[in-house]
Amino acid sequence: MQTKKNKTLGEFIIENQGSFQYSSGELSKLINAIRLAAKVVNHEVNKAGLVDILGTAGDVNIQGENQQKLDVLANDKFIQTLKNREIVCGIASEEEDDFIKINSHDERHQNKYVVLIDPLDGSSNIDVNVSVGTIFSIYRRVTPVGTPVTLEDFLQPGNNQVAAGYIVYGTSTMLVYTTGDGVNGFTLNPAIGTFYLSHPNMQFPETGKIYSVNEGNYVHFSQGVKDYIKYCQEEGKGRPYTSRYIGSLVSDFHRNMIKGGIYMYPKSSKASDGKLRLLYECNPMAFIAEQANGKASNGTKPILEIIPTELHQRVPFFCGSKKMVEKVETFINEKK
Ligand code: AHM
Ligand code: MG
Repeated sequence: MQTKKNKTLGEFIIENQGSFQYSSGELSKLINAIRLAAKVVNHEVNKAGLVDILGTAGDVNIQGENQQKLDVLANDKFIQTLKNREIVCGIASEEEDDFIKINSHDERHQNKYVVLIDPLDGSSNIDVNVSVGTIFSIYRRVTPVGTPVTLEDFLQPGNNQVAAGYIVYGTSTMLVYTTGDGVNGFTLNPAIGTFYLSHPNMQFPETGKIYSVNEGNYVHFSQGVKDYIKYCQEEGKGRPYTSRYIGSLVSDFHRNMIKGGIYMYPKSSKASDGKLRLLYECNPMAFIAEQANGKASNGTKPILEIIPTELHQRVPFFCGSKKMVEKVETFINEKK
């Protein structure tokens, strides 16, 4: 692991503010707000195992408040923090049916960014003490400032993202993000609640030896994907690959970025567009991947070029080391 001398996330944000082309300090404030919410959610995630002692979801706690499920709680914390700081004009969340407008009807309100968020991804892993994550994606609104945000502000292709990142609540908690100028990772020192730059300029290895896919769905995959999985398992130059699947996109992606690998959630005969959401999961991870010399595809075209039509749209997802994504695309195209 590369380390630079004790640089905190706060210092890094200030130092790099000038390199961002539309810099007015607003994006920096926004990333600072996400940093704060991440610490709050991290604290809650770490207490998850104590739920039976402190009370389960639906119970009333000592302050007379309802205990919330962790994914609902994470959603509330991120939305509250962004609302309180009044730094975005709209939020869309995987946990909400519709997008949220924030004072954007008020012409004094000049904020220009919208945030899309998956507050707690991989939530089926919470109850079993396996790592989960938060994913965020930031765009400039396309409608005029001082008018209410519209669906159009959220349905932008991933190529328009100005920033994206994730937090992985793992053996340590990390915040990894890009503003379109490379990818940097910060590790939380829980003793003092500060993120430190621990992984500067993260890069996917050109190719790797790990494939991550839910093989329980194998019989439902297309022939091209089945052939690629068979290829991963065959003897060959550098093969067989090894299979690693946590079932938390953020964690699987994070490991593959460090070690080299591919994450796949293909379409199947059970789910014609796969499972993952274009706006909350695939676009931000694709932006990070491309900024880290990786690649992200729906099997036939780059994720970042897809024009979204709905907030909760799903899309097949192949993401990771460039050569591996290109290889699976070849298999898919041969069997089209
Ligand atoms: P979620 O947003 O409901 O948590 O679903 C997304 C997660 C990903 O993190 C993970 O890679 C995938 O779903 C696992 O799905 P499956 O259990 O079908 O393999
Ligand atoms: Mg999710």
